[in-house]
Amino acid sequence: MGFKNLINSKKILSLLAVFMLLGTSMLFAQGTESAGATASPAADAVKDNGLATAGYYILLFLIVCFVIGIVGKILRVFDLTQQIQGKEPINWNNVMGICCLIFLIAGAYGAYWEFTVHGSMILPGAASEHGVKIDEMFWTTTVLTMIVFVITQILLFTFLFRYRYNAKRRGHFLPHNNTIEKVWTIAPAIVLTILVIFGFFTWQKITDNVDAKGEPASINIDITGHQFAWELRYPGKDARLGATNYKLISGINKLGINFKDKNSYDDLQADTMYLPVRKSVRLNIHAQDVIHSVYMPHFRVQLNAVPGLPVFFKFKPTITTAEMRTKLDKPNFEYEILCNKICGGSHYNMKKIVRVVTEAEYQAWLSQQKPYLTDGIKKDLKFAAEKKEVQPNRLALNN
Ligand SMILES: [Cu+2]
Repeated sequence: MGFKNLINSKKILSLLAVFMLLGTSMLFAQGTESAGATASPAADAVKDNGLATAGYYILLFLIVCFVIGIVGKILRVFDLTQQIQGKEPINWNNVMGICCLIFLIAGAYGAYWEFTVHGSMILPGAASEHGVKIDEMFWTTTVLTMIVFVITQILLFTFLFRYRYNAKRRGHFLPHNNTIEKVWTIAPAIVLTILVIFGFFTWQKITDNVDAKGEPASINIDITGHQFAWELRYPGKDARLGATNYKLISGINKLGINFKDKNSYDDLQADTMYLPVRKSVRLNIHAQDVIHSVYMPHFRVQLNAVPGLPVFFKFKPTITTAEMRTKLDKPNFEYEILCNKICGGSHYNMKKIVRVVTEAEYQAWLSQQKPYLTDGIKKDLKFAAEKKEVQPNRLALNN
């Protein structure tokens, strides 16, 4: 049986009708569920797992396809009856030309809608020194590509309409034109080269690791990603972080801190990342299992956390949380650290709050943080040390 016969067969059509009927009843059921105030928990669970939503859109897509098919058939019948009656048949070139114009207007409105509705959800201005440069680059690229987008779309669809097939007009045969080829190759090449060079120098400035003269040394903060949380480590009074070694990672020493290194004695653990405003911060980024990504959108900071590859990112926050709250008129606003890699089932849990505060507030907060060297770890270390001392004796006895 050919494909056409298959489509025309009554069995297939009746199957489709049953499918559509089922689909519409499912849509109605969903409607009443969401309307009813006392929806059962089981129904909520079905709705929450996203399967119902996926089914809804698949059915909607099939219904739209079906409707388009029916409209097409009706037009074809109309066309045939026109021909039978000896009247002028539908001019499909005109129909397609007008469709192109409609598409241009609808598409332009869609782009405008996207800008106004989703454009207003854009991040507020950068809250870090280098972020301003990133924003400049972002806006330059956006404006340039927008201009090109608008011009090319208008030209494309108006040309399709204006030069649609006309039996009275002959097309101009243009097999090759070197000048046009040169213009449309060289112009984008120059623009893209400028953008790439612009980006290259900006990135070089951002990752320039030498502190400017007279700048206070950076505050070192260790951030370690694991499935599914970020761990923070702050240096104590010595302003130095102790060494770590992945071989030392255990249930009690989850960051694998080497406590033989004296710098680690006063290292602090923290739940929230506090940063003093207008101070250089150096984030030392680590990962323990899979690739995570430190993402602090308000500061325009993002760098992958790769197991076995210690990297760092330096930046300077410029707007305190309190200032940002007044600026945005959102009293509950918080800066965030997120994970920007889909690193597993509970990836969405990898979120921490960042508070940018004044130097005095930062010092007050820092003095309240607990050291990593807890009593539990101390006991563990003592036990290990004792075990080491005992072992030679045991060896001696055995000999
Ligand atoms: Cu992650």
